[in-house]
Amino acid sequence: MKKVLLGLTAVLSVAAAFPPVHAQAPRTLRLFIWSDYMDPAVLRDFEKKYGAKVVVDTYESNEAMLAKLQGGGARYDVAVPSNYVIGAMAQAKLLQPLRKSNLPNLKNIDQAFLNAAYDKGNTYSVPYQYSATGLLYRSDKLKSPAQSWSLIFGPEDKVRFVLLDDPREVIGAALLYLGFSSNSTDRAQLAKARDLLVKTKAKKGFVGFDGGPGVRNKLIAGDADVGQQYAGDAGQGMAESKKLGFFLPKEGAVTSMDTLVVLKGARDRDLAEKFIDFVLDAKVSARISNFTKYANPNAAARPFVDAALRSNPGLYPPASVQKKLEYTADVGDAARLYDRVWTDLKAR
Ligand code: N2P
Repeated sequence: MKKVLLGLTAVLSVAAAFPPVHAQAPRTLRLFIWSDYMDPAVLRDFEKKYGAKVVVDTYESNEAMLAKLQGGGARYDVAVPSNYVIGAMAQAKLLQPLRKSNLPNLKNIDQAFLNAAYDKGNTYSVPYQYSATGLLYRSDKLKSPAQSWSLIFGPEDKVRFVLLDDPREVIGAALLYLGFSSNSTDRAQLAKARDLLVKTKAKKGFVGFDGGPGVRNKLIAGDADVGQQYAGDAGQGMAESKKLGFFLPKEGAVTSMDTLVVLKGARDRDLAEKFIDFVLDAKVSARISNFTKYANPNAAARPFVDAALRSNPGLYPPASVQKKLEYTADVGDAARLYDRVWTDLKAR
């Protein structure tokens, strides 16, 4: 008996000297995601479950994300691009196909959001969260504003406003205000949008460009009266301050589905897929959207999504508004025209 015990002690001390691999060098998941787009408590739970470490880096637009990925230097496992850039990312060989056998929770996603034109068969991406973009405003300054993009694009120069630092959102909103599609590929229409934006930027009321969280904070701090804003970030702002209101303008609103993808440069493809499947779990998914206040495409999560969010028309709009929401689309070669409008606008 004594001998056996001694033997066991020996085994235990050997175990202490050679701890399991993950205790020595935890596996690391490098997540590249929009800022304020994930509940940090969910990341801690994932770390515990898999003895892993999650390192997060953030961006404020698809274009900023792409620039960093294409610059080479940085390597991440999972990123969160919007629908319209998936095709270009796949073509640029930035993505790895998802191994569906590692994603049993994919069945939780609402069928209506699967197999979409931007990624047939969900080869590379799974839907994460989505939203339309409208206007967030200070209700103490603007009593009942016209539900229109004219608040910032109209001839008046009375309000202090912020625009998103997101080219497709800004150009898309200008196109919608002018009565065109926010995915227009028509040179003349894009030139009109550029002229409108140049005029808009020259207004006294123009405060600057900023990311979702930056727009929210400027309004809360009283540095702007109106801000172009994603519905989820608007919700986060409204949860923080009673002085904010939000609407989707009557001319229409740009809508994006943001997705989870595994990058080509991933160091741990298995852990990346485990992470995506973890996020697709019904309860985890609901916790995330209850935190971020974005709309959730996960049908199994729906019963766990806060009732106030589920009944928020800015997030889950009624059919009449839904008709006017235009998903950002891959504009193909016209992407160069958008780039030019944006660079031109930023350079002024
Ligand atoms: C999070 C912004 C993510 C939504 N702050 C943009 N599509």
